[in-house]
Amino acid sequence: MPKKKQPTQEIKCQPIPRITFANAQAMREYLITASGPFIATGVLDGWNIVRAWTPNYFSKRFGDLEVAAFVDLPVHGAPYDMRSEDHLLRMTLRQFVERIDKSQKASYIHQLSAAKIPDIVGETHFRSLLPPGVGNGMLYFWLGSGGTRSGLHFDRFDNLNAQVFGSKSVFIVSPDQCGRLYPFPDNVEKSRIDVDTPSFERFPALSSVRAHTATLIAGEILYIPKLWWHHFHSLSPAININLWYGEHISMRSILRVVAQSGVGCWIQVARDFLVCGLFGRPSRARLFSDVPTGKFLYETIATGIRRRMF
Ligand SMILES: O=C(O)CCC(=O)C(=O)O
Repeated sequence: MPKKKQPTQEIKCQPIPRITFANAQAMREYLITASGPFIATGVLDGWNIVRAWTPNYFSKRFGDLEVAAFVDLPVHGAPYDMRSEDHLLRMTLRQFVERIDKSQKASYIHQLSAAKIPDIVGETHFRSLLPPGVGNGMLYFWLGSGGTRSGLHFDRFDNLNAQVFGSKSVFIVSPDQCGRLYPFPDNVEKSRIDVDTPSFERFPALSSVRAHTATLIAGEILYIPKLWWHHFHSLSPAININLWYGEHISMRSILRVVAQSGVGCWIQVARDFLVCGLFGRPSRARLFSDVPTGKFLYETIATGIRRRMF
């Protein structure tokens, strides 16, 4: 019997706007009022790192540095469905770079705080791009093979992500569509969707999502406002450096995402608030994930109360 043809399932997308800036000052002025994501070209060209940084360069310069590496990463499914401990290995940066040269499977040094490699901090120039009054931000380093996938998620701060080496495909969705993105009930900042092979049967509301996409290439900087959902997929070995800056999202905006995510989510968040937060029981460590939303809410409230009391 001939196989039934599956309908093509593609989320409707339009390109992320690209803007060429004459210099850092021009981008900084634009950022003050920017209301959505964009890709900045022409700014990173002036940073030496775009010519200097490669995986081999890092291997030679910081080869003995011990790093937490995520290895044998899955090709399909939401990465957050996996357990962190099944993919996490400690190794030197030299061993990691040898691994990405040899292994067929995706490996990732994911979100390494630049404080671990302080020598590189002065080689980036994000401060020249920041609007006034937003502080210095937090700098992170990302080095991986081709085929790494971040999974669809949102962050709690505004983000400038510089593609220093290689390229990545990027997929972005506005925060108002969060009710159609199927967050995990225990972690509402992460989506259950596999962006590369979306299933409209399993996740029907996805068919009405409108996304923005682009291939981010070396020399470009992507701006992602806080709360915007995004997914990165590396198309080659890649190095990124990103800066989260500005004000943390409000408690109210997290509760809004919980409210839009359905009754199952409300129950799970309340449970984790009590069990993992109040009673301190261990929680499931999802790949590339922070603590469960309920525990995070508990910790935020408890810290606020402690600050007021002491
Ligand atoms: O490049 C990646 O894999 C993820 C980057 C990311 O999620 C971010 O910059 O917020």
